[in-house]
Amino acid sequence: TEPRKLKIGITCYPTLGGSGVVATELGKLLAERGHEIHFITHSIPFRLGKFHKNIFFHEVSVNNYYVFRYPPYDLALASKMAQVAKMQQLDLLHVHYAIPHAVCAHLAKQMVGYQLKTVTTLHGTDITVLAQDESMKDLIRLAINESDAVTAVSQDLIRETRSLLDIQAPIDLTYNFVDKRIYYPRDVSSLRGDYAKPHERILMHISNFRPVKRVDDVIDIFYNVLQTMPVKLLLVGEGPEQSKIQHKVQRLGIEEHVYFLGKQEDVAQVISMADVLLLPSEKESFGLVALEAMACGVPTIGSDAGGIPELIAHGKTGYLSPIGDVESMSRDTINLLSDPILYSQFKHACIERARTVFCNDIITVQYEQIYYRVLGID
Ligand code: GMT
Repeated sequence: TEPRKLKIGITCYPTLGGSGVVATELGKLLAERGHEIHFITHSIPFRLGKFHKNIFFHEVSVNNYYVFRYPPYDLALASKMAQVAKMQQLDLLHVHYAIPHAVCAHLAKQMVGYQLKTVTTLHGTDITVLAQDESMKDLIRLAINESDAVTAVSQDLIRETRSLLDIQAPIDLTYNFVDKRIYYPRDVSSLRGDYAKPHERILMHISNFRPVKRVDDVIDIFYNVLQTMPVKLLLVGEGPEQSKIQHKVQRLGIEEHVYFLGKQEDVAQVISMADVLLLPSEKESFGLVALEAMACGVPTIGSDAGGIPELIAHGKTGYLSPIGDVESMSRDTINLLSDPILYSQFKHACIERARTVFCNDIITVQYEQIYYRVLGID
């Protein structure tokens, strides 16, 4: 007989980058598989999309009491988690990010009167940034050790978590995934025409423009490539480095070749316009955007930081160089774009790799098996 369907609470940063996307997509896929999903977040997840009968949303709201200097969001979240768990008889809470979410889940567990289980997924930023801060280390370690299962999105992140925090407990590897029904090469010939002439190639970068994304390198690579072949650059997303980048583009006198598209909802459509994705990050525990590109048949050229080498098969679905080596990244871009046979091999390898290794069905089942394991259900 089939194991019973579960009631799962999911907490993530619903409006933030890759972790929010993965948490939301996972919730949707689990709901499709018959589980009941309760998002417990401060706002409605941005990729939640259309109505589904198995998906519920519980909003965490924080009262700004006069006596508090800072609104106590973490405590409000922990109380909400406990309240929803009790009311809905949740089997488990699956939280994305150790800080603060796994700590809140740990508190919620103490508050509810039954064996609520917790699963924590590490996405990188919480470990690599916060674990450098000595004062936070014990708290992160507690959050991890008190979770009934811990997963991380790359081998590299598992290694880093172990070495920074001296964690002995097992950590499951659960790669990020994309829904192959959404991420596939779209026919964007008419859209493409708005940005590039038929003989021009399109380079693209998508990020939240944080310093770790090294958008400066993106511009340098583009500038180098532009000296050899007709190319356009599409920059998608917004963030702290944006105005600096706008100035750099002006300073180099390449404004007419660079488009700032801002935040975009329909990433599959936008990414399908690209010939190459540039991801020269300083840190990247996985690099979800490179997987989104891969699934749409777009190779990535970037750095070998963090988990990127586990995602991009170097020499098959893209090319990786040491962080900051823009000369090598520029050369790789030029070589790939000037060889149509090689490019078409890369494109096919991208689609194939995304559909097999990072397929939504496989990864969703992996998470499901982790849930059943912590609940003691065979
Ligand atoms: O990279 C960011 O700025 C956003 C951050 C997040 O929390 O969403 O991304 C992290 O999680 C993603 C989903 O697992 C990964 O694809 C990103 O590589 C990871 N970012 C970093 O490690 C810097």
